[in-house]
Amino acid sequence: MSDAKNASLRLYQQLREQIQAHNHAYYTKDQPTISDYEYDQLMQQLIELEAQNPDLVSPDSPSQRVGSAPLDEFKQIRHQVPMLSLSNGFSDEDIVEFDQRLHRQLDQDSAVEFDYIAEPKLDGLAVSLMYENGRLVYAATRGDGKTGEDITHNVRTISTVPLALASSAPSQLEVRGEIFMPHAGFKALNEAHIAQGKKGFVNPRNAAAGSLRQLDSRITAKRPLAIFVYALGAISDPDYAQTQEQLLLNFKALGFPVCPLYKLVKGSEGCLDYYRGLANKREHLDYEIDGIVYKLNRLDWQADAGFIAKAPRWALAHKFPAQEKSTTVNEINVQVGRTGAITPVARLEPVFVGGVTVSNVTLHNQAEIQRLDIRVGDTVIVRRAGDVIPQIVAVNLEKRLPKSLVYEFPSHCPECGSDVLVSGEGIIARCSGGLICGAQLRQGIKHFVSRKAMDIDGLGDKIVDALVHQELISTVADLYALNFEQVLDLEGFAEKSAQNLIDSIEQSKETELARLLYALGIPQVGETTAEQLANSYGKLDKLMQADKEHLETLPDIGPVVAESIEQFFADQSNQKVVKQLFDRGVHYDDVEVVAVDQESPWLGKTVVITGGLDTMARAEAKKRLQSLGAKVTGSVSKNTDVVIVGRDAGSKALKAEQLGISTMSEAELLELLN
Ligand code: I6G
Repeated sequence: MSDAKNASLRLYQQLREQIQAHNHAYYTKDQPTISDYEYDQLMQQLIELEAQNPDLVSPDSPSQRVGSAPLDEFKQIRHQVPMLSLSNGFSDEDIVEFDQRLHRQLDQDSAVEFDYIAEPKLDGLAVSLMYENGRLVYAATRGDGKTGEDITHNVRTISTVPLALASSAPSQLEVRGEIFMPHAGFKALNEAHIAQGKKGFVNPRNAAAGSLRQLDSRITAKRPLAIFVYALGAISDPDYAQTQEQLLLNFKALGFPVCPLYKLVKGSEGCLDYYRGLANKREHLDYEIDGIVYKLNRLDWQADAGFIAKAPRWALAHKFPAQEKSTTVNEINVQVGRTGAITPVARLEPVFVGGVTVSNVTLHNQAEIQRLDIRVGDTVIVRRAGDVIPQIVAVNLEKRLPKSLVYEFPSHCPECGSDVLVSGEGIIARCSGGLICGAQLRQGIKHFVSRKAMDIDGLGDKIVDALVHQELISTVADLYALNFEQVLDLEGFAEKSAQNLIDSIEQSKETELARLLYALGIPQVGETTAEQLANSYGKLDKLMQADKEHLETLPDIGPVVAESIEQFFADQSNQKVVKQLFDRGVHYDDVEVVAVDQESPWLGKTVVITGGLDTMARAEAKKRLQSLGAKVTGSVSKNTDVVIVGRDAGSKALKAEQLGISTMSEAELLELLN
């Protein structure tokens, strides 16, 4: 090697070591040893040296953290070991029960106190980091638990993710953890975005997710992301650790950031003490957490306890209760839905609660406004729990303005001026405008084109608003009379996008009866009822002729739904729209009608199918159950009678177990069907 080359190599190694030491001081010890300017100078020197000597660059060079040219798409990565989720607990009793259940499963005396590792549950994104021979080979999202997206290019830019491990690391090591955005970084990022006229992120989790979903890692490199690791995936050394605590210590020794707040605790009491302590500290943490995770410390016991559906039996996420914050009501106005239903909405001074910024909350109905006596100018308490929509739970009367006025519900539709009809003691308010009401028309068309209805891709809300505003459509059938030139004339369309929309509309003509029925937006007819009607009548004209007495003979169709369906098809404008839809090319295959066996044990039972089936398609199982009189729905609730648990079933099987609902395997289902 020439002297010049030798000198470059020495300088290169010195620079790398210097930068790595500064990274450690800054990110891990939180004690920077040089200014940002000096750091940038060192990095610039390294990048220039690498540009002059490309053969020097290794994948774990600090320069690799600054991001690289954009990818075309995210590759898929199949997880060698599935990435699971966690079961949730909400009350003290849930935690005591979790501990007792584990004692029973492991056949241990209840007097034996189990050791648990308790740590905060970060509100971020789960990630898998795969190392082979000490080098980071990929980073992937959880995805559906089996396959995730390859986000290596973005994860490399996170300065605390080790790119290379000490030689003591097992030859294969998959470490899992959570990527998140600390509060301070989130605030600065949002301020910078808003200053540039961009929209801010609603919460740190969304900001972290948006940062990791970048094809251009140079953008991710500028985002203040952090990571804590907490679990093992695939590993070449089966004796790597005996306890969860040892696992965390090993991760730490290899240079991975581990949440410093984790603690070894004893029994369910120890878990609950830790939970209470952290609930009090939560507001002062630099990152968002939504609960505490408890894990059985002994890994051999973890293995014995095993898994239920997609969650380990040996771990539990103890979720924090709903958060509440105070804010003021700036305005109250109403929204008109597709059936004319009028819903009041409070416009709030934006408030950060339960991890999101809330500026609008539904007030549900007039009776609810009266119950809480909510007025414009009031200081109110907003609550948000988990994914539940935020709501106003109380008014702070001590802060009420002296001149505040009782809210008066509108007597006329704000959109078309028609009378508002109120019934059900203020619970139901409807615009009587019907087809003349622009809001009802727009909402009806948005529903018609939606994914579960006619599924017209590319026909978003703004386009519907524009089509109605320009009077290009006044019924859903008019969508099928639109031409290329009319779409091209709309704002924001070019030749290609206009043609794409025309193609999507064309494709939607070939549909299914259940979809079409749901798309028509018949009041009271949701997806499940639409499917039941399709299976019972087979053709639309048969259903249109059915009177309410006949409709009521179907399981789960009561007098209110039957009357609504009869009224809908008795309306001449609706009949005209249906005829036009068919005249303009909408079509479906008739559905085979199977008579329901009145003696069937499934008659009237609510059934959920979850997971994959091996002997038949889910759609077929659904059809056979329906023909035996069962109602097959998509979500598990206390009204569910049976959950059919197929292969790789997930949270629905878990929920059934938690709610004590009977479950049935595919083999048991087959036996009963036959
Ligand atoms: O989603 C999770 C958050 C935190 C986890 C987790 C965790 O430990 C602190 N641990 C495991 C094992 C899993 N999910 C599956």
